[in-house]
Amino acid sequence: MLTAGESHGPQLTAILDGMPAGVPVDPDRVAAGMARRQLGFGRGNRMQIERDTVEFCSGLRFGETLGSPVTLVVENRDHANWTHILSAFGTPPAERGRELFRPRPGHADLVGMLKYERADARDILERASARETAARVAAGEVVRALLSALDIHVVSHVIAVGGERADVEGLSLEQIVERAEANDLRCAEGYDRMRAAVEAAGADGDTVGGEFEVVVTGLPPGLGSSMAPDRKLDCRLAGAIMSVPAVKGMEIGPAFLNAGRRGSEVHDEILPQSDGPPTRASNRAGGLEGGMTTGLPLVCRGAMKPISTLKKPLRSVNMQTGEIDKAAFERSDICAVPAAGVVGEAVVMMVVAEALLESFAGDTLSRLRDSLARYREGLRDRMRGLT
Ligand code: EPS
Repeated sequence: MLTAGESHGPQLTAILDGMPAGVPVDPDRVAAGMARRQLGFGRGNRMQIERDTVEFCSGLRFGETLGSPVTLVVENRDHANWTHILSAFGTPPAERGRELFRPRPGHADLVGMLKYERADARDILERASARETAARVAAGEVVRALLSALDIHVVSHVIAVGGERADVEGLSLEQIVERAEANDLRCAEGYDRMRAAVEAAGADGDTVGGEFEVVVTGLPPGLGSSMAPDRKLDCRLAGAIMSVPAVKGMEIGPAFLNAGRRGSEVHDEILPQSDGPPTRASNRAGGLEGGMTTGLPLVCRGAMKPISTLKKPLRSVNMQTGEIDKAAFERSDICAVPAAGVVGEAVVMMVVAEALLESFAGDTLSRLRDSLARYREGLRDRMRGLT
């Protein structure tokens, strides 16, 4: 997948390559996915302007994929207010105001200005903006259609905001998802505490980060590879989660907790199953062993730093004068962790779909489905052969 587009340019574009033919895509489901990303307590005024809808420009006919690249376009409604600022040609407008010369600590502004030799950080921040994730979520919804057709399901929820953690002990995944989808922080527990943390940060002109979890169910064992380091699914998922804007940390299952425990408290015991390959007594490995899926739920977590645009700014340098100054402030979010979870789903879906297409025939959905079913049957037969 390739995406293009500036935050306040006319549109975002994604081109998704490699989708099998014959995958039914429901426009209402795509729209619902886009709406989930726009939700979230702590978002700024931009979300009042945008109504993210997806226009399909290639790769789809009468609601089914053709096997050709899928082009998706999401309009930036806010562009109407920025036409003279984000103009492809002409000269910069005489009036000033939308340039950014005081780079924000934590944002791509300063390093981008240096690297690309730009005097105005707007040339950097427009593309570094998390607005780009709308394009990835659009493409992700097409991939979700493929995974759903194979009974593979991807969900997410927020596990921490502003230092407040959700206590989900004892809740099933279904309960977690049901609760998380019912509120604008997308959390299964701790809503009031998290909301208060966002409100308090906002009142102080500050921002908060947090953590989200993406869970994939219905996967066969063996996706990914133990044969080459860069083909390990852990490695590819880490890259995907870390590609979500502002994510600075990632773990598979409770990896950081596991690091402080003994092996006997961490590893998932292997138990026989009456009809199928052995299963595990627990899933502390987060669904991956040796770089491959175990067949248990795949659990990926991302840690998002606080939004770097601060109403009460930190110190910075005015790049026009070289003098110390306050960092620039422009309209921004206080918290975007709920949206990051939805983006996390999209990027994880891409990795999982790619791994599926590597292991199983992928020209058409029906051949992919058959190939996967034969593989699962083979796993069962193999165990039957032992008894
Ligand atoms: C963003 C800044 C804000 C966010 C934006 C990401 O936009 P603006 O500068 O227009 O107020 O709202 O996120 C989105 C537009 C979106 O769709 O998620 C940033 O600097 O990363």
